[in-house]
Parts: sequence; structure tokens; C-alpha cells
Amino acid sequence: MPFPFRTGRTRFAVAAAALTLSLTALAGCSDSGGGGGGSSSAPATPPSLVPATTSPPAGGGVKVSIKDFKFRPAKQTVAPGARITVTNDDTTTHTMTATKGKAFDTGDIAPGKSATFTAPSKAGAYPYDCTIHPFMTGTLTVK
Ligand SMILES: [Cu+2]
Repeated sequence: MPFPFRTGRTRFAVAAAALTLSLTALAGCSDSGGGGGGSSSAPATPPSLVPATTSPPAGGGVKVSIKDFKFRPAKQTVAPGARITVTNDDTTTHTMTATKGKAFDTGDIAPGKSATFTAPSKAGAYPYDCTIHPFMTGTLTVK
């Protein structure tokens, strides 16, 4: 053969394919960080010394939890004047506020905290939302 063989040079191009799998692992938000108030030097009060001024309401308590920008349950029927405890299990501040005439309003509930309010004494359906995130809605029915 008249052709000279040309040996192709094997170039070893090692492309370092850096596969960065950035998995955003959201750990369960059971973190109850207390806000880290710098100069909080309040002494802890022994539980035995707390005066029992308020008696627990009859009929137990109604509970609402907020998680993943949702009220759970979003619809609930309660007795007039029921005590309702709202726990914020989310990672951002929420409120539970009646949209009609502010029949109830928890105010800001920090993550990991809870707030208690009294249901209206008048029967009816009370739609509510979170004033910070108005797309979060629910209905409290009193009867
Ligand atoms: Cu909210």
C-alpha cells in the first residue's frame, strides 16, 4: 500500500464531569428556635408556683395546625365560644384571621409557636385566611 499509515493520536481528554447533585434536603421542621433574643434573662418560673387563675374550658380544646401554607383542617365546626388553639408547624409566620369583621384574629404566630382564641358566640360560617398569605384560607363554622 502506498499510503503511509498514520496512527491517530489518542488524545485522552478527561472531561471531569463534575456531577453535583444538589439535593435540597429539607429536614423535618421540628426546630423550635426561640428567636435568639440577645439579652433575654428572664428566670424560669417553677410550674408549681404558677397560679391557676384560668380553668380549662369544658369540652376539651379545638386544635388547628398550620403546615405547608395550609390550615389543617381547613374546615371545622366548633361550639360557640370554644377555645381554639392554633399551632404553627410551618417555617414561616402565619396568622388565622377572620375575613369578615375580624371576628377572630390570632395575630402573628411565629414558626413553632401557637396562639389561642375564642370562637365567636354567634352561629354561622366564618371564613378566615392568613393576612400574610391571603391564599391560605379556611372556614370556621360555629353552631
Ligand atoms: Cu401565612
